[in-house]
Amino acid sequence: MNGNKKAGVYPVPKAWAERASTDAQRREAMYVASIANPDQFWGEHGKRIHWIKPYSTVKDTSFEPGKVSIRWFEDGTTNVSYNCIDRHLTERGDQVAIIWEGDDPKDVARITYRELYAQVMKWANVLRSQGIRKGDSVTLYLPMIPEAAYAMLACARIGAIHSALSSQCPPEVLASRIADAASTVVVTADQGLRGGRKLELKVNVDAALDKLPKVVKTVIVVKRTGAPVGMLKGRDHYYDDLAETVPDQCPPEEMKAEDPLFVLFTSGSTSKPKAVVHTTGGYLVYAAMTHQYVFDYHDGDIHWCTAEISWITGHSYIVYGPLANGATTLIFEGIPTYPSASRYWDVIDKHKVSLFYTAPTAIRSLMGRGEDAVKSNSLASLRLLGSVGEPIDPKSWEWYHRVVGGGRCPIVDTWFQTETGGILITPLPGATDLKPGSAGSPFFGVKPELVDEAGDVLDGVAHGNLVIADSWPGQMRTLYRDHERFEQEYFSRYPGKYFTGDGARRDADGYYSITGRVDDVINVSGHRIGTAELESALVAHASVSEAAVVGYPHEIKGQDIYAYVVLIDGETASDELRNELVSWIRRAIGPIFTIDKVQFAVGLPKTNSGKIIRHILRKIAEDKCTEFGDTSTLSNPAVVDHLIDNRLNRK
Ligand code: 6R9
Repeated sequence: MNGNKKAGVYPVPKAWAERASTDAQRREAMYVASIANPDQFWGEHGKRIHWIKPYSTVKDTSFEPGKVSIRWFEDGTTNVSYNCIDRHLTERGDQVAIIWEGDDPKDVARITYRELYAQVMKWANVLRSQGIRKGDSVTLYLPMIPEAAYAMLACARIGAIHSALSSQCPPEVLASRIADAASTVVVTADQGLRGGRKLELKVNVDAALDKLPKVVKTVIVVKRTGAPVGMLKGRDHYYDDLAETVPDQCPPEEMKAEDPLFVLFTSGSTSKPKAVVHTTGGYLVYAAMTHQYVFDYHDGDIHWCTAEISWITGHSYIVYGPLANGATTLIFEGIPTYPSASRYWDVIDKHKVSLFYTAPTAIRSLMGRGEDAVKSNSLASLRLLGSVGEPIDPKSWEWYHRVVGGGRCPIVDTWFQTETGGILITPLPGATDLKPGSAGSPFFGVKPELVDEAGDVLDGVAHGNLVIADSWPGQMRTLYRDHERFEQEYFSRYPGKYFTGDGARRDADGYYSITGRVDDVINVSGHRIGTAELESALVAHASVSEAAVVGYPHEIKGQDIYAYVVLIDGETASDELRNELVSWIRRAIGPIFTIDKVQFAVGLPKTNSGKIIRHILRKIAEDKCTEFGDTSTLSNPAVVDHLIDNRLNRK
C-alpha cells in the first residue's frame, strides 16, 4: 500500500491501478454512461456472451405498482451452458475449468473444459431420459462435488429450471421446497462428506418423499461415498447406470433471454421462504461482468469462492460467472477447520489460488484461532480477497487484509442478495480506495438510493433504507408462480423502487455501509441503530470473536438491547468482562445505546450460508422460546438449546 492518505482509508496501490480491468477515471466514466443511457451501455456489454439470435431491444423494465415487469435483451436467444463451455473449447479445451478439492485433502480432481463438455452432455441426456424437458424443474440436493456443477449446467443445456438446495437442508424443508418448485426429478448423492462427517442425503430424500408420494417420479443418485443406500425400484436410479444407456452428444437448446434459468429459495425470516426466479440472458451477462470487474479476473487466475453452490453466491461466483469468463474455478467440499484450522490456507497454497472469496463468519472464526494457522502457508499466489454475506466489521477486515492478504491484496466487500443475482455494491480493485467496513459504491448500472420511512429520498451523507431506483440485468424477475407476492414483497413499500430490506449509511465520498436488515433495527427511546453497527463495535473488543444484538420490548424506552457474545479462544466469561463490554459500547456508540443484557454464548444460530438468525435470538431475549417461526435454514440447532438454557430474561 502507498501509505494511508486518510485515516482508515487504503488507497489503490499503484501496481493495481495500472493492471486492473479499470482505474478510477474509467470506472467513473463507465458508471456515468451506464446510468445516463442503460440501453446503450448494456446493449454493448450484453455482447460479452454469445447469442444465437442477437437481441434488438435491451431494457424493457417497469417498477410501476401493479405493473412490475423486468425484461432484458428480450428478443435475443442464447444458451447458458453453451456460453460456459462450448464457446471456450477451441481456445481452452485443455484448460482446467474446475479444480475439486474434496473433504479429505487427498481427494483432488481437475476437470478440463473438454471433460466438462462431455460430462454435461451426458448429464443432460440422463435428465432427458427421465422425461425432463424445457421448462421443467429439477431439484438438486447435492454435496460440493463437481456433479453439482454438471447438473446445473445440464439443466441449462436442455432448458430445465434447477432448484438447488443446501446439502444441510433437513427432510421437512426438502419436502416443502421440492413441492414448491414442483420438481418431478430430484438429483442427490448416496451421502455427502463435510468436515469428516457423513451427510445422509439419500436417507433424507427418502424421508422427504414419503411426504410427497406422487410428485417425484425419479431420484438420480450420484455415488459419492459408495455406502449402500435403499433404492426404491422404478423411482431411484444410480447416475452411473443411467449414463450408460444414453448418447454422448447433446446440442444446447435455443433459449429465450427471459426463459427461467433457475429458482433459488431465500430464507424468509418469519414468512414463508421465497422462490426467486432468475432468467437466462440478463443474469448471465451480469454474473460474468461482475465476476470480471469486481474480482479483476484475468486469464490464468485461479478463482476460489468458498460458498455453498446452492447459495446465490455459489451460483453466480463458483459456476456461472467464472465459467462464462473461461476461468478456472475451485469447488471445495469441506469446511475451514477440517482437518485443521489451516485448511483454507493449505488449499490456497496447494492450488495457487489467486482470487479468494469468503464470508465474514469464516473470517471471524479463523481470526479467533490466531495467526499461526495462517502463517504456516505462504499465500504468495493471492492477489485479491473478497467478503460477502454479512457486514464485515473493521477489526476482521484489517485482520483479513494484514494476515491473509499480507497487506498487498485489495479486499472487495461485496453486497448483494439472492434477488439481485449478482453484486450491486462493491469496491472495484484498482479503481476505488478501500474503507474497512464499507461495501463501497454501486456497480455499473446500479442506482442505489437511501430513503426515510416515508419514502423521501435522502441526499448526501445519510442513514436510511436502501432501495434501488432502476433495474439492472441480473435482477430477479418474479417469485415462482407468484408474481403478486413479488410485487408485494419488493415494490409496495416504496412504490416505483426495489426495496432491498437493508439499511445503509452513505458517507461523504458516496460509500455505502450496510447497517443490517431494516426489520432488525433497534429503537431505543426513538433513537435508531442498525444491528451491524453495534455488533461491529462489540467485535472490535479484543476479547470478542462474534456478537449478535437484538432489541426486546421495554415499557418506557420502547426497546432495550440484548447482546449475545462469543469470546475468542482462551478468554473466560465474567461479570467484570460483561461490565467492561457495556462501557465499551457506551464509549464507542453513546450512552443512549447502553446494553442491558450481555449473554455469553458458545455460538450463534446461523443459516447454511453463515448469517446470524436474529429472529431466534429476539425470541430468546423475550423469553418466548417456543415461538421461533421459520427455522428451516438453521444449520446448528444445538447452539440454540445452549442459548435457551442460559437465557437472561427468564420470567
Ligand atoms: C449474497 C447474499 C442477502 C443479505 C443482504 C444483506 C446481507 C450480503 C453483504 C451483506 C453487508 C455485505 N449481505 N452481503 N451485508 N455487507 N457485503 O448474501 O445473498 O443470502 O440472499 O442475503 O445478506 O443483509 O440483504 P442472500
